Amino acid sequence: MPKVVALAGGIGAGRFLRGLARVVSPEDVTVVVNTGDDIVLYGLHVAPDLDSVTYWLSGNMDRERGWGRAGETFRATEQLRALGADGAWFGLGDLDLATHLYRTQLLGAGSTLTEATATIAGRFGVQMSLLPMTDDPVQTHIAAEDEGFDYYAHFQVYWVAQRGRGDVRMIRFEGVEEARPAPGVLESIAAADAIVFCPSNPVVSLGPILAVPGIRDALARRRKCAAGVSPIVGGAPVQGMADRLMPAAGLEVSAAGAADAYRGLLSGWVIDEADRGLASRIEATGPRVAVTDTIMDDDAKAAALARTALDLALA
Ligand code: FO1
Repeated sequence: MPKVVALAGGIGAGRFLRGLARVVSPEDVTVVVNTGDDIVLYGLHVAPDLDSVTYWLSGNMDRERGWGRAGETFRATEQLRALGADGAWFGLGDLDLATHLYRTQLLGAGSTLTEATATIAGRFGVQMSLLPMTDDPVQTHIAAEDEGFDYYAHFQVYWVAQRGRGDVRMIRFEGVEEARPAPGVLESIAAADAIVFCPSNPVVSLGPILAVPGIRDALARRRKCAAGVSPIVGGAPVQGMADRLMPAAGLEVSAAGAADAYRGLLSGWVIDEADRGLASRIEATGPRVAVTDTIMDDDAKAAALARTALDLALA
């Protein structure tokens, strides 16, 4: 069985990894997860992408909402709203809160984020190894202009509090210059037989991972065994806000623009049948292109997609 490293953000990655777990042995997969979305609320360390991957892989995800846990209630958040608490614009589910409380307890007792992540993923029965991209604080910030009002704020403020309104002018990963890859990240990239870029937002999901000093160079050295899946289908993201962020990062909102975000890092790129017309243009920039149905309605379709990406990476 090949050793696989997957680079992951939130929902798209969660769906895809459920498929990957069906085509390789999950114990042989290391998932390097974005932590640029992490935010501290009420003193709790909330890690949306780590939790998304954990919930999707353990079968606890809310498939319809895309984030958080199935069967969730929001009584604590409703009460925080009633109290007028700062931060209550962010919907922390009652079950989800337990994860944040436990993570914060572990961190307070001296665990690193890497250790806390392994403990929590293990308690959820996740068999893949989940690694945060870094143990150091990195926070994605967005500069946007909404009807003449300019603001610069944490990504969650832009996406959840401001509902992604306005024009994005700039994206910054605060703290990334000083961040070091988490223990195991560079080692697992060096030792992998295949590296897979999940269908995640190239700007704010995989972008922060690539910005951690040392990770992009480590991936560039392994380009020959790396393949990715486009999160953009027919000129729009399957989920999320990539269409609002890619132009600010100088990327076309297309399967070709997403591939451009990873220039020099890929030998394979999977695009949807809707984008077949872009294949030769993308191939001219380097990667071999596979065209297939990339919409992961269920685990069987996610598994077929994972197989296609893996075959490209291993070719
Ligand atoms: N997304 C929302 O649109 N509204 C929310 O209130 C919200 C709360 C939330 C709580 C925990 C969590 O792990 C994720 C949450 N998300 C919420 C999703 C999140 O904002 C983003 O979709 C991810 O950060 C992008 O990967």
